[in-house]
Amino acid sequence: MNSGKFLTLEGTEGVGKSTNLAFVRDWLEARNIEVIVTREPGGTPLAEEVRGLLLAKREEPVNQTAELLLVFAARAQHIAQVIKPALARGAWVLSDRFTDATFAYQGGGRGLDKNVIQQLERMVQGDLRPDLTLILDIDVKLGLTRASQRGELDRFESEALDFFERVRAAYRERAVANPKQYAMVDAGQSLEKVQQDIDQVLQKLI
Ligand code: Z5A
Repeated sequence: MNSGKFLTLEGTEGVGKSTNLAFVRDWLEARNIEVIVTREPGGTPLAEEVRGLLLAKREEPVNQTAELLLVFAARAQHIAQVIKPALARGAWVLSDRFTDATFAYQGGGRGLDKNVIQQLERMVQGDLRPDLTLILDIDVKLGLTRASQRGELDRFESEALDFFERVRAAYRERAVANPKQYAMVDAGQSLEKVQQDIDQVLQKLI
């Protein structure tokens, strides 16, 4: 029986996902919860190869439908190899991004049809949805400033400001539409305050 919980962390560039993923993992482990930390695109050897294909900057323009299908191909593998087996044995799964990123980046950012994304979501995931999605929300310019301190930009990070504004708007729209699944945290605050807010959200979940 599926008794584990599925948590995902989302947000635009430089929002602090990596930093806060470790905080959530430690928070759960301190309560003796077995947690599998993973990420998308990626999470298995095959899906990590697809991640490399998706993030690489290349001369050839990447067709948006090809990008969408690659994202879901990696996800299908990730679900089958990592997420479902972990949940089935009662572990919690904490993923750095999942399908909300597809609605935000491919739907909001690229402007692809959300109905098509929903169809792929049903095909690849069946009824698998996160129990909780933490959306770290930040002013896009502030996030990009933080992210730029990390060095060379990948294919997504090289997009223009308005792309990330659309991505952010899509995340916010999803959070507002379904407050049961989503918790939005103001990631523009100090790290201490961000983590206090995350702590509050996790207390409610437990
Ligand atoms: N993508 C997609 O298009 N479709 C999909 O379906 C999926 C993904 C699943 C890779 O994601 C790309 O894949 C992504 C979308 C696309 N686009 N991009 N880019 P990724 O998650 O691997 O890449 P990322 O968004 O760049 O995340 P990241 O590398 O994990 O960084 P981050 O989570 O945004 O932030 P961070 O590294 O934790 O923090 C950034 C800096 O800010 C760092 O120096 C921190 O110390 C600092 N920081 C963090 N929090 C604070 C606070 N509160 N105050 C001050 N400073 C802070």
